[in-house]
Amino acid sequence: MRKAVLGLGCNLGDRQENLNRAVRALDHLPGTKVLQLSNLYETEPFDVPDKQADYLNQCVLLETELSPRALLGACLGIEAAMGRERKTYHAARVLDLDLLLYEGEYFAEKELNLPHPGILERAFVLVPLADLFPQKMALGLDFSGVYDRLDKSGVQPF
Ligand code: PH2
Ligand code: MG
Ligand code: MG
Repeated sequence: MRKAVLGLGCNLGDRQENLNRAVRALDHLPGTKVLQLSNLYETEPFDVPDKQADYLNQCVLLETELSPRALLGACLGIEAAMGRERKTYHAARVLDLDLLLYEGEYFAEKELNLPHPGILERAFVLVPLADLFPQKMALGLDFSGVYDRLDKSGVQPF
């Protein structure tokens, strides 16, 4: 079993219920157990092409026997089952499940980069991540320096 961290986000529908459903679905994946949940945060849309509603974001720590690619595939399946549509870049969504970190895995491929390349730029990721890793060291990723300098004004406890 290895540990992995997912970033959850959504800004359509019943946002809290969508995230809760996603966590239950993750816990039901084969060989997978959800270990810890961050708090929920209401966040301003970041790097989006249109006017969008605020997001709810959360980070989840799990352990799994699934490979990184299998876990990514399972996440895409959960998104699709919840009605996720992919129309345009960074469009509003009912659920986004991003594989942020996977213990011991560091690689860059077309479909998957580990660690996720956006982590250190995104307050909506780092603030919930700090709930799971108060020392600011997440499965080998030290985010203490960027965390302190980060503008967190668009991220509020929900
Ligand atoms: N996800 C994005 C783009 N922008 N902004 C916020 N606040 N939260 C997100 O989850 C988010 C975003 C692309 O996946
Ligand atoms: Mg995303
Ligand atoms: Mg995504």
